[in-house]
Amino acid sequence: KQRPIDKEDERQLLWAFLASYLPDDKSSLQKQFVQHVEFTLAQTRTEATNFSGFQALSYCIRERLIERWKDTILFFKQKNVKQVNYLSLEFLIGRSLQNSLGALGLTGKYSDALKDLGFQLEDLYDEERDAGLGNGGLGRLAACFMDSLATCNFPGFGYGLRYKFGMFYQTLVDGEQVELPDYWLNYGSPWEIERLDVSYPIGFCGTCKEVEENGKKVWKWEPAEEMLAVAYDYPIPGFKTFNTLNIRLWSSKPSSQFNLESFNRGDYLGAIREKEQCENITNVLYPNDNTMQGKELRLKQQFLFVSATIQDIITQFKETGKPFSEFHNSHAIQLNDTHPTLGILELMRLLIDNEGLSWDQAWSITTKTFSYTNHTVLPEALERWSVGMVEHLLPRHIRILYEINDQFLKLVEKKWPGDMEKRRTLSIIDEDHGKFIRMASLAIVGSHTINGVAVLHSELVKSDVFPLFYALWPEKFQNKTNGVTPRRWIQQANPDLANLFTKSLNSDRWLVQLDLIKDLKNMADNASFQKDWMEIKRANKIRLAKYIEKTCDIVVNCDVLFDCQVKRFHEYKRQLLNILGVIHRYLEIKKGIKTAPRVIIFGGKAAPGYYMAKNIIKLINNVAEVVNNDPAVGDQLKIVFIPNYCVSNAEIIIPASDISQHISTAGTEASGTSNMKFSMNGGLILGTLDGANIEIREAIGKENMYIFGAKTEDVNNARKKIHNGTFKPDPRFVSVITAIEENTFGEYEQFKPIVDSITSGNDHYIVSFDFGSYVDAQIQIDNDYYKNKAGWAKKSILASVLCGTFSSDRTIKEYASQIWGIEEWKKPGPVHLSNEE
Ligand code: B1H
Repeated sequence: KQRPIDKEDERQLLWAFLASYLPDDKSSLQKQFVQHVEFTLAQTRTEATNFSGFQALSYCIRERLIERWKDTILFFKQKNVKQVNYLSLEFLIGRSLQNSLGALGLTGKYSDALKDLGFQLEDLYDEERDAGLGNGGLGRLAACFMDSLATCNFPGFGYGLRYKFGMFYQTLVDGEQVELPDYWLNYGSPWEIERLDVSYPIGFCGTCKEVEENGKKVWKWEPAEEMLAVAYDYPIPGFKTFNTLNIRLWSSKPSSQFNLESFNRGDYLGAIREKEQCENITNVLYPNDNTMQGKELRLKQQFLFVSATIQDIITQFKETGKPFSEFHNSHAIQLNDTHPTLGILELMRLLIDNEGLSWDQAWSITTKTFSYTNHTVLPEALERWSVGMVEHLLPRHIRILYEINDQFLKLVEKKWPGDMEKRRTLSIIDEDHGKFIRMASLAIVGSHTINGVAVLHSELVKSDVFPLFYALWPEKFQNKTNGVTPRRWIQQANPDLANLFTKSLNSDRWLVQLDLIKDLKNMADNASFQKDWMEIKRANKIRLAKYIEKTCDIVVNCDVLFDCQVKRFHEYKRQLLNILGVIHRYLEIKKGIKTAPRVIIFGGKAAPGYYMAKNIIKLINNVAEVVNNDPAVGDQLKIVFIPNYCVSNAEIIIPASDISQHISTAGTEASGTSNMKFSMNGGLILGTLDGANIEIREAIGKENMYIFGAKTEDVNNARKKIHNGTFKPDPRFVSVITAIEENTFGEYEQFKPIVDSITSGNDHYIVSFDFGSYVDAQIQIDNDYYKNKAGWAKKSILASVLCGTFSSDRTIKEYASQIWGIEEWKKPGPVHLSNEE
């Protein structure tokens, strides 16, 4: 028998009716947009600039994302699903408007609706500031993964920090890098949802002692500093699905009870100053890629991040009402490199001290929950924190760490009785040169799975970086080759190519199943397909040429080969090898040799404290200055340094390349991800057998790539030969060095440190050793590009359509089934939604 409808039912029904999905007919879209201009921004039609248009449209889209996200969360809850929590100190998201419109399938409708109101969508896209909350590949990977998790309908949650200053803005003054602050939140971000109601207390320093409570010994930590972490949510739409995920970024705030003592002491201004210091913690992203800087503030960032995150996950878990023994069946936690590794200690602390679990129960849950991705083999990037600093900031956690280490060393003793050498190497605490915590060791001990990010890298992780851990736990080690999202890196960055794929395949399914594009490989020889293909490339080159003219005031010829190297500046990535090759080319031109014309494009930031990397940027710009202004050169050679390389200009640069360089010393670049983006967009790779280049070559065929240089296993030998003088450098290398020494590109003195780093017997990245084969590969490229246009088009097509496996959808599916144990849960959407058609 049915219960009669009461007042509360009526309210519920009315509410459901009013909150039902936003309509997407033209006039509804227009009305919602105008209302945001008028009421959210408090502007009128005459005041509305493109920037206001961008804001208003973003608010419209944000509302759609919120309704989807709330429903997705509810759906996951109802289905009692297991979710992965992706913990990353970096999310390099870039812009969101175009991506969100595309995901919702509303690009066409909005383009049409806004035209009547006098706005062009493309102009609005350009108003958006990048969310540059990352350094490079590692941060961008986290953003691609969130896109794929949402698109593949996996239950996932991203956690990070809301830096007020993201990656610095790079300008060039007299050819030198100058860093400016990136105050990206100047006008607020239309995408963020401030959650003042979601906040957690965070403690630092203070004292810690064991006391008796109800006949039980418990640890009491009384932090001396207390503050709050407040949540800011960024919804992440899946493509062509209702599912929408969330990245939750924490911001530090003073807590209300903060240090009443100093107020009571009467030191009002001093107490306010201390309060301000709490807000500082999440102020700035550390701008180092592949190097660690042992600053206390960074450690505080890391702890605030993991403490808030783990508290939030536990809060979510408790809502399920399940016992903690089920925790790992509800939550997987992925550590994006070691930066969030303190999370292992924090979960242990909360389970033991707050939830009353025993050590063994807590340890069992923790090790079934965490997994760790290693992203680098470079020793200077492996995190080590001074025991003293951790002891001071986190007195409870250091004790937990000691206990973990003690128990672990017992295991080591069991496996290798009496072997002190192994014990010393494996200990989480390095006591050889001061006391330091080896964060990677802690991550390995506390995780069930460790993975590298490309096949070669994962092998090196086992054989070179952590060989003893591998001997102890071979079953813990896996590989997960990186990938990139085709939504941003093909559809958004290269819409003409996306249209060609869709037209030729008669479907746009390739956007969610990228390996479908391999069906186009039979078109590689088709003359008319080749023509369409190369016309798209040319149009993209024109778009880039316009950008270059605007930002660098240099005019480039779009009929010549565009050769790009855009990535962070680091000696191991060898931008130096590239510019030395360019100098060689210039010397040939000066000898009167007619070289094949080229535009060489550089882009990338150096860490502000990395002297050598900044010096290489200066050298490149000095060479550019000389070459670009030498009347003997003309169109044969142009050198461009695009300032402030970032996600949004990568979207212009990548589709325009004929050749891109990924030329790290073999065995140093863990994977690389722009190599995948360039290849997908039909740019051929000039590269070493390093990182994912090796797998790309296997996928697309060695005839569609230019490989040179020493292999990983030859590098040490090469170093030895350089060192003991048995290696004789290529004469072309010698002439290039001589030209620099003869002040051809400005005072030699300023570049002496660079020259010294690759001559004088110690050339760690074997630039001199690989130079000859590098220049030979460049000659081959010139021949292939200019002497066989059809052959080149074929290579370009194959390099693209055989790259399907490098979609981050593939990567995420592997993590889901082989590491996280999570499943796809697609929320059925309302049928009228345009992207469900
Ligand atoms: C990568 C980093 C990194 N590896 C420390 N390691 C950082 C290390 O702020 N820090 O302290 C920041 C970043 N970044 C990159 O990860 C690798 O060099 C690439 O080869 C790889 O493709 C990328 C994603 O896996």
